[in-house]
Amino acid sequence: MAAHDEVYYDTLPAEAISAELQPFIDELGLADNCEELINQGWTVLQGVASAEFNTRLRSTILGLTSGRTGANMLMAQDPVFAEAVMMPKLMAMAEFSVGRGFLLSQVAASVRAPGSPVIGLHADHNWLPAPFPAHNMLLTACWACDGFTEAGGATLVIPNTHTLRRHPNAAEIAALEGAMAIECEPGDVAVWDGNVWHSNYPRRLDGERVVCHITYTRLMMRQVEDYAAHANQLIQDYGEPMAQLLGRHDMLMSPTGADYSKLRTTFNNAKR
Ligand SMILES: O=C(O)CCC(=O)C(=O)O
Repeated sequence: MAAHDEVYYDTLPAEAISAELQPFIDELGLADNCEELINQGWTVLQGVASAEFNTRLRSTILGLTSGRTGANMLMAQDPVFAEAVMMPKLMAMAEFSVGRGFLLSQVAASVRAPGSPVIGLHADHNWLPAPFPAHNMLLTACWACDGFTEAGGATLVIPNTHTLRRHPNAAEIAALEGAMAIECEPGDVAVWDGNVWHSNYPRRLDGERVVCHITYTRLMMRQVEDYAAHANQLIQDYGEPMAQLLGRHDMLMSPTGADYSKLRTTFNNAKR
């Protein structure tokens, strides 16, 4: 969204949609998803991209992983990942959840064959101390190339844990009490906040579950992946949305020190 000349003194509540973002949320039909993300800590986005795009994403992941169980730094490896992270529905949900001027934190993939180990119960606010803040810091978008079913090794969530604002303890991790599967169709994107406790089910079906894991983060957080060496090329190729995702719209970590020409925009964005 555009920079503003005025100074913001208020901070929008975590559940509020800014006046500037609202038209995009309406146009993209995401109002219910925003509500679900706030009320239950996760939501499933449909119609994020075409079936052809989903097929290309899946086959690119399988090509790059070639027998391994996963890969990282994917935006430096194939254009399909830059296209994925900039999909309008994902960008709009990210701005809603982790604020204007949000950054890309990670683009990874996982390939789970029958019998592959479960990831273990956790909250994605893993590098934040508890209690977690009122505003979400990390938004994870799991692009379910093959869809999710419990037998297929879907992500599992424990309802209401997003309200606890803390990490699960060892007994809770072992018990998985109240867990349920996030089920969705191939090409849907399961999205959750940094608070909700989640893991995944063992895969009991033949074939592989291929997922692209995209994480967006608030502008004041450190990212998981460092695209500095690739940033100029990615921004030249993809323009403004990519510049924001790689931190060029804010004043932080500028090669010349703090870039004060972006100070007001940065401080305003942090409140939206
Ligand atoms: O692969 C899954 O189903 C869950 C992934 C996960 O826990 C994560 O991306 O934080």
